[in-house]
Amino acid sequence: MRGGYAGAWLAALGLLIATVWLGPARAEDGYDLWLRYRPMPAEARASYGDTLRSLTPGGDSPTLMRVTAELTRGLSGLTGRNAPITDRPGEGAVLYGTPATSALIAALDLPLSDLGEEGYLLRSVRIDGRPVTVIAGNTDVGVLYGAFELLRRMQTRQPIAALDVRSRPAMRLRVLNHWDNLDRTVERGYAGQSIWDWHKLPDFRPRLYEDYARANASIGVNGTVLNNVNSNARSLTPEYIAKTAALAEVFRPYGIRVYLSARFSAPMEIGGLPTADPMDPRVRAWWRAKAEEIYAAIPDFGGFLVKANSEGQPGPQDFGRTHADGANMLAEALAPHGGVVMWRAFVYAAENPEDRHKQANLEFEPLDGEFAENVLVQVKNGAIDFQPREPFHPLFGAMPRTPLMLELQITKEYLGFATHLAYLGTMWEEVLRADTWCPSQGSTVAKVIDGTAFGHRLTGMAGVANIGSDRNWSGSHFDQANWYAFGRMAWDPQAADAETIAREWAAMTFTPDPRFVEPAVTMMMGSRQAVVDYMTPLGLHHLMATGHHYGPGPWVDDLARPEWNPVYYHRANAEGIGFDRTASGSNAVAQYAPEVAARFGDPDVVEEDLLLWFHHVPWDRRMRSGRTLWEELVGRYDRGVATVGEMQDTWARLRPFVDDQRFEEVAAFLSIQKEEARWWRDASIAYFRVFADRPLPEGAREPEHGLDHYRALSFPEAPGHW
Ligand code: BDP
Repeated sequence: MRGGYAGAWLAALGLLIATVWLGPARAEDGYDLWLRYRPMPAEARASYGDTLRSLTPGGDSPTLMRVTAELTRGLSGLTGRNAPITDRPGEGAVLYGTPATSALIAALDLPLSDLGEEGYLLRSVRIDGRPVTVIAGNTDVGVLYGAFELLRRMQTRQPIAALDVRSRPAMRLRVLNHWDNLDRTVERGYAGQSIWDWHKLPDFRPRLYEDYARANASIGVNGTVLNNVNSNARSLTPEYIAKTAALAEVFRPYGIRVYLSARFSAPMEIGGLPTADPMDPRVRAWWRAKAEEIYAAIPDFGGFLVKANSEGQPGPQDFGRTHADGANMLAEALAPHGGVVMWRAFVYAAENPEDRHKQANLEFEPLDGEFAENVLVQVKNGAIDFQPREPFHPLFGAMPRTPLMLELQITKEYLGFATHLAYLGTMWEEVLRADTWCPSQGSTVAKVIDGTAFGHRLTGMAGVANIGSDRNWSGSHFDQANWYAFGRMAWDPQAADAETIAREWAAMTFTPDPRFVEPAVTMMMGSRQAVVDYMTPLGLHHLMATGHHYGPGPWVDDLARPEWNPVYYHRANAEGIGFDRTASGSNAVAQYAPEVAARFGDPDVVEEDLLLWFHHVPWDRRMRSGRTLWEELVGRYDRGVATVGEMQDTWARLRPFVDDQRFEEVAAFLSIQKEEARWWRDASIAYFRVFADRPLPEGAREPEHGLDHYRALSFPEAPGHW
């Protein structure tokens, strides 16, 4: 009896020890992101031979100390052997630093002059006849980026014996935008709470903050806007500036600057002034003093992001002034300190009867040339609002004298939240490669934003973060890929290649085994189109349910502002469906260059994925497949649902390559996605068939429920909406 009890107890203890000791090797929770550095198999280790045996730091700045820590961690994790730190580079050493901090590096006389402040060089050299790998840059942060590149090459099993790599970012500002509120809720956040624990700052700085900075540095992100664009003036009070300064201190060694969203009416709300009129000298003086106060606490503060006169936010128009007046006032306050203003072009107004697609251009184009030198106008990728597919925003190319910053949404507000697997790299590549034809053919959105099209030096790309307090940071394992892709694309938008990035990410995050990587990448590459197909096929858009945007709501027609209603966008009636944005309709196409307008404006030429964005099309129109529009629409919904089924099958086959915890989580999310894809398909067909008044195509499944069922669903607690 006793023995049996003791035996059971010992077995339980053994199990506990085994779980604690062996657990981490098998179960992974995603916290390590793409920086896992798990041991390479022996053959791979052998192929790296005698390289990378020791480390010779060329300096001991806070940043170079992080480089040492990263290389130590990476090399010991990947190769299983320690890389001792030495003063002189021995056989197979890694030597890193800048010519300014290291005489050894200076003596190599490396071609660093055109690498700018953040570029790096990786080169295999010989020092005293011994092979050495050099990571060099003009600044310590350049060296940090180079170290991450070296580790990336090892993680993806690329050769490193004869390195000669030079890279510099094509963009100056590579910035995350957190839509995080001071109470730790996150607008459009699906990964838990905000990671900024404002209440405990500045004194409590969990390790998480440093890990956040490290992850961002590994993909080249060099700035972060900490608070929501729908901002609270309290962020600019002394108490909160001290909290922001604490975060800035943690991020600084990683080359990351902090920025704040500034509430335009702050001079009234926290400054006691009767006005926030940008032309009022008291208001200007208040902002100048505020900037001085911030820079005294944070000498490398990046600047302000502003959402003004949009969706109820205050702005210069409240005082009869223009966006340029407002932006320039803030720019003037920041300029002496080297700060910038990122002024958002996401504006539309209920009073304005114009097609919402056109409103930003109508307001901003006339202001081209009027913005101060340290202002960027931040433009969303598409003309409406982060939809699964949109044509590129017509402002790109339309404001040659103003630096335009591209804003992408990494968090998936309109693409299924965290549970739908949708790799956004393909969407972003599509917009970056879109040809604006301004001033001429080949002037892609990438060239507009990286400054080459119109000769701007102030350049940038922003991504609305998908980061939260969830252990895996992004709410789902595959959503980490979107954070990763954002950083990689912001580094050099013209080179953005979604597939290469997906391959890199999958190899680092799971395993470089091609038997895993190839199917996983195929799944990722098709995933965004699947969402387009089951939610908003053929150019439909903004059909999500009200407020939280969770699930379908194409029938919604009773919201206060016309352009909040899905019926405003799809315009389905007995004749057909779609928004006529040609000359016979809103003529939004005319905001594009003539060549682009001709393409979008012709229903026979425009890509079918944008057809209903620009055209109201009869239900019986023949599509390229030979089917009628109605049949094609149903076919696209079905294709989307089917793709999710294929993704489930693919994932099931990948089980041998993935640790249990992450495998199960992804599998569970895929089944949620499958359910919700069917829901989208069924609800949309149940609704649109009322207008189409045609039978379902041969073989198509009847929606599971009647329209009333879908209309009655309600999700007041859906996440992300405040
Ligand atoms: C919309 C979001 C809203 C944001 C807004 C913006 O629904 O939460 O505040 O964009 O970008 O898509 O300002």
